[in-house]
Amino acid sequence: MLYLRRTFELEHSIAKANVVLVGIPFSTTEIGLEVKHGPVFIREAIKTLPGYDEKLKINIFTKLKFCDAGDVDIVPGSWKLTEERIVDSIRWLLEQNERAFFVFLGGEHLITLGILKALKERYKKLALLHFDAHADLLKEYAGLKYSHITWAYYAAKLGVKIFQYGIRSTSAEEEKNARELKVSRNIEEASKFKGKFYLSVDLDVLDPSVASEVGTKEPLGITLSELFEVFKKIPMERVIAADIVECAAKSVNSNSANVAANIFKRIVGLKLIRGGFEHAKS
Ligand SMILES: [Mn+2]
Repeated sequence: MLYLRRTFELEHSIAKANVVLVGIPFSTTEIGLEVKHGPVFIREAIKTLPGYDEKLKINIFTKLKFCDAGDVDIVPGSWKLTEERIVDSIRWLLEQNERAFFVFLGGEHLITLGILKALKERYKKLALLHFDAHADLLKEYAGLKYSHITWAYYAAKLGVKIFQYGIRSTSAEEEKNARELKVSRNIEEASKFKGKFYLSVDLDVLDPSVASEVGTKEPLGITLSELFEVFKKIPMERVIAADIVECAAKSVNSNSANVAANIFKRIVGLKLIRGGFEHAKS
């Protein structure tokens, strides 16, 4: 008898999986706590998750096939090279399985820009559901064009429609850019958008008492229950990929990593009960 434990109890190939997990441990432009170990500790937290979701009355792990594809081999210090690797990796993953639901674990929020660049090649009508304490809409920060607090500006420039939720730290420049780029702060309006969605969750959207180890923490955030209530109002069945970023966990059993694992489970669970995995149901 062989007893093995991986991220998911039973792992499938990328080609056969319904859900593919990918880590992107990039933490170069981060100005707060380092977030490069986020994927490691979120994976450890996923291993301890109970399968059954009492609220949704389902067990995603028995209904769907999972795969942990590993981490993108990033280049510390170089966003240019890292972005090329993210885009190349996602192109390759989509060639293996274009129907899989990809979940990326960060890593700093700049990774979302590279992910969106790759997904935009395939999904022409793509909107971003952006959960964050920060607007991330600066054009430049400390002389850097590409940073964890400018990426959303450049995502909008790619032609991605942005819906933001939870913003409580922003600036006059970002608000001006938000108006120019037609960024919506009414996430309930997202369902009117005709196309696919990408969901990005910066853990700092939550209150620091809920997720304390994040890149840059902001007080007066929401609880995990409140986040899950908002999730019910978004068209999860049309979300084709997601990320959970800015996890600054430094050890196992960190509350940020544990919360991130639970967010992963709820996103997949909601997508499943909304029919977002029609092909997976048997
Ligand atoms: Mn943030």
